[in-house]
Amino acid sequence: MGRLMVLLFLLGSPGALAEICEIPNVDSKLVERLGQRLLPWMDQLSQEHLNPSIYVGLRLSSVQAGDKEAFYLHSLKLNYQQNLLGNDHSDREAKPTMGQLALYMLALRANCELARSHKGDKLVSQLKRFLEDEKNAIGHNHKGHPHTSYYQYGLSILALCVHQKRVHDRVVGKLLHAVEHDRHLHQDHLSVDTAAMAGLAFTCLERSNLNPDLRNRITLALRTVREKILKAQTSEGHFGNVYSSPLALQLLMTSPMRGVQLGKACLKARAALLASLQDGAFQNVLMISQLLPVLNHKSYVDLISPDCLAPRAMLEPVMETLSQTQVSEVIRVTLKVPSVLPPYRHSITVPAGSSLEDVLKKAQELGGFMYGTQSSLLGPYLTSVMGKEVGKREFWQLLRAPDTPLLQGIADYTPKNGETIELRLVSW
Ligand code: B12
Repeated sequence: MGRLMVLLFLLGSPGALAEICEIPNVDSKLVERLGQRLLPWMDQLSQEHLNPSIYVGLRLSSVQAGDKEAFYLHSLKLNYQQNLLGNDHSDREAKPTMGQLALYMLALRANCELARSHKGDKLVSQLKRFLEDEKNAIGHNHKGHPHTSYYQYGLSILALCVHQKRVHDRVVGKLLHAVEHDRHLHQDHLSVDTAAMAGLAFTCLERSNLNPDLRNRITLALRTVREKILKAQTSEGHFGNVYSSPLALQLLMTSPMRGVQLGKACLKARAALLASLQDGAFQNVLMISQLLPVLNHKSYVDLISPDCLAPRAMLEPVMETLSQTQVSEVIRVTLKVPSVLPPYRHSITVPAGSSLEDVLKKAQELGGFMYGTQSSLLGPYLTSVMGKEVGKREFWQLLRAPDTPLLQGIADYTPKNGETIELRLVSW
């Protein structure tokens, strides 16, 4: 007993003190401006545009959209429940994917709703079925891959967990194995986001003790992902990159860590995020929705017991001021697709400030170039180029020549004059 006391004393000594990841308050005007960017999207209620992540982000933030928010949730419910639970024989493509269903369940929880009703039970069963299929796709020997991704796998476990719904040990076991053997998460190429999502799911499972037989493995895997994320901090301060930092911080903020300089790393990440915010890096609504909770010291794990009465500042819509200035400057962007025969390479002229999507449109209008997209929660996702559709585990990667992958999609990225953009078909 005496020895144990000495050990506990040593562990608690200043050198080994547990550090917390604290994000000091940022200017409330800055948060308001971010929240305001979500408002116009909340008027878009078509299935293509409805985005449960917006609702989750707002509910965990320090700002609110009043009645608009309630109406948005109502529209989400109509849309998701009709598509998932309706008996109509509508197009299968219209059905939400596993990850979208998981986000929808997070949205319900963000409104303090529990999946206890008949409809709720059906959603839970559907999400469990999705996970079961994914588990089978990974296979007994862990050699296969989920049809979606480990990101969506983690997100779905998290969504069930915040509703206190238990998934089978074998389902959790696949995510644990992926973390324990790292390579699967690396193949997702954006490993910080995926690791952070897995970590949020593990944190929820650890707190809720839904899989007691896996307790030790969960605790260890959690430590592994947190350390991995800390190691991925760049010299500017981002964990991975600017867009993976919000989820990384959500995870790091959930609990203290011993033996690492967590506090300092988080302060550095906050400074880097603030600098990126000033540079206008956060325009995409999904990215804003992942960041808003962090600025309010919250994470998706807080949805285990959300505070639905917490006061939040009302967002005022911004009045559109019509800009009188006519953009007359034009820029030249070279678009190249080397992986098709014959290879495509053309110089395209567009007005300054155009998006990459505008460049693709112009190239298509000029002839000799073709592309196709699919809508997603992040905006248009490029799925085909020159008639070449992506195969299983392939994607059209966007790069700035010679070899820098873009950090934004075709709708958000604005090329500069003289830039060469390459579209490259790659496996992931
Ligand atoms: C998995 C993933 C991928 C997979 C998607 C395939 C699959 N079957 O899952 C792969 C590896 C192919 C991929 C590709 C890209 N990705 Co990605 N991806 C993710 C990740 C980890 C999870 C997405 C997800 O499942 N969301 C949950 C589900 C419910 O939402 P969803 O909308 O239904 O999901 C679909 C879309 O998100 C789409 N998708 C995935 N990435 C991207 C990126 C953009 C810009 C768009 C429009 C769509 C899109 O694929 C999902 C599955 O179908 C996120 C991380 C994050 N923080 O969100 C990054 C993330 C969204 N990706 C990102 C980027 C930059 C890209 C690329 C543009 C990289 C590049 N230079 O080419 C390309 C997309 C190019 C294109 N063709 O349009 C950034 C976006 C940042 C931003 N500001 O917009 C993120 C945030 C990662 C990061 N930290 O940098 N990605």
